[in-house]
Amino acid sequence: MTDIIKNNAMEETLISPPPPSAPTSSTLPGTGIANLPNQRHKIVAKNGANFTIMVCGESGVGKTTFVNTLFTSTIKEPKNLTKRHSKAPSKTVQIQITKAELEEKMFKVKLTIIDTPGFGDYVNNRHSWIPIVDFIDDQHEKYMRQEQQPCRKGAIDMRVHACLYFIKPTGHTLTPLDIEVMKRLGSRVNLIPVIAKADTLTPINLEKFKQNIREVIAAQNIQVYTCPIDSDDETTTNRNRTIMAALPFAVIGSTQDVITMDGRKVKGREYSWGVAEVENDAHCDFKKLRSLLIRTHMLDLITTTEDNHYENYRQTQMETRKFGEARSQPNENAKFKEDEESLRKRFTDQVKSEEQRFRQWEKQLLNERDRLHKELESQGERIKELQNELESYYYHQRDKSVRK
Ligand SMILES: Nc1nc2c(ncn2[C@@H]2O[C@H](COP(=O)(O)OP(=O)(O)OP(=O)(O)O)[C@@H](O)[C@H]2O)c(=O)[nH]1
Ligand SMILES: [Mg+2]
Repeated sequence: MTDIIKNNAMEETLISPPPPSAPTSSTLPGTGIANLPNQRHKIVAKNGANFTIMVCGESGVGKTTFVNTLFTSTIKEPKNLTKRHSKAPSKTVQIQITKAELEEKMFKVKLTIIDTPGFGDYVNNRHSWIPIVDFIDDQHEKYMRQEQQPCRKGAIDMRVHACLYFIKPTGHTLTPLDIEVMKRLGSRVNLIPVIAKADTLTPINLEKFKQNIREVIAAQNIQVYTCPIDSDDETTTNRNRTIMAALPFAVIGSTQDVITMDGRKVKGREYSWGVAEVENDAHCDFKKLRSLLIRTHMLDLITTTEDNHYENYRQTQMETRKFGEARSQPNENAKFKEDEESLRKRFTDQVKSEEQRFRQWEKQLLNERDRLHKELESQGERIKELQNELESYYYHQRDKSVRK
């Protein structure tokens, strides 16, 4: 489903305002290279930007609800939101791409959000990450192929700039499946871990859960997105520090307007004891996450994707295959390799158990042979005894008849 949402009246949600205008080249003393930022601003403002966010994680953790919340809270007075956001989210069964065009102060951003089906519904979920990882690789591959064409104008760019991984709010720690998926995602995209349904954990449990997750991320060497902290002004440095300290971001998703105890109309989830508010920093980190994505670090996410993740992909592909050659499917290979491995294991296990059965049977046979041998021996002895008895009886009878 593709909705195009255009919003001209956005508040300050997007992109920082233009830099203070530098003097024009004609009024500049010197060569005029100080005018470069101005020229750059004009180019960026004219071209706009493409920004793609992806959400993934287990089934039912609230990915679709989050996407809808992000849209309804980011885009004011949307013209065309009824289609997607009015109905309650149902189970996502295929990758859904939603596009919106955001515009503020003549600056345009083409925002794409990719909602993925949740995994974890099957008894064996080991390979449920493959379609997601394949999708990310495919976007890099498509872009690389377009770059190799003689004409590169109008190239479609759907490379994922930020991948939000939703963690189930268990209160314990990351599951082995989380670790496996996060490892694979972290090496391909800017991975941002998110704790889903923060309203289901108490503040103390949430903090402990965050700490456990941070420890596992460090211990398992999972690559997650970290924004540059230090900046020229102190306020920005402090803001960056606060954002990073909140990682993994705990979010609450809801598109419903509810009335709080003190009479405010907010987006949130209503409970008998009160309201869990989406945009309240004391309740969750939704605002911090939205700010990171849309307001403060969009450009950093785009450039790190270009310079690190896409570059890595391009380099690996160029080193391992010839120009124009089709890409091998390493993820599929991984699946086949594991299938082969499990088949081999099953085969050896079966051979081992047959061998054991055979050995036991052999042992039983040997025991039986020994038993029969012994019986034969004792029977032989018995025969001998009987023969002796018979002989002595015979001699006795003969002696008797001779005497007569
Ligand atoms: N308590 C609470 N419930 C939530 C939150 N976000 C979503 N839900 C509920 O969780 C249920 C599943 O939400 P979805 O958004 O469909 O979950 P999903 O991750 O997209 O699920 P799949 O599409 O199956 O992968 C819905 O009933 C939502 O109302 C939240 O922040 N807190
Ligand atoms: Mg969904």
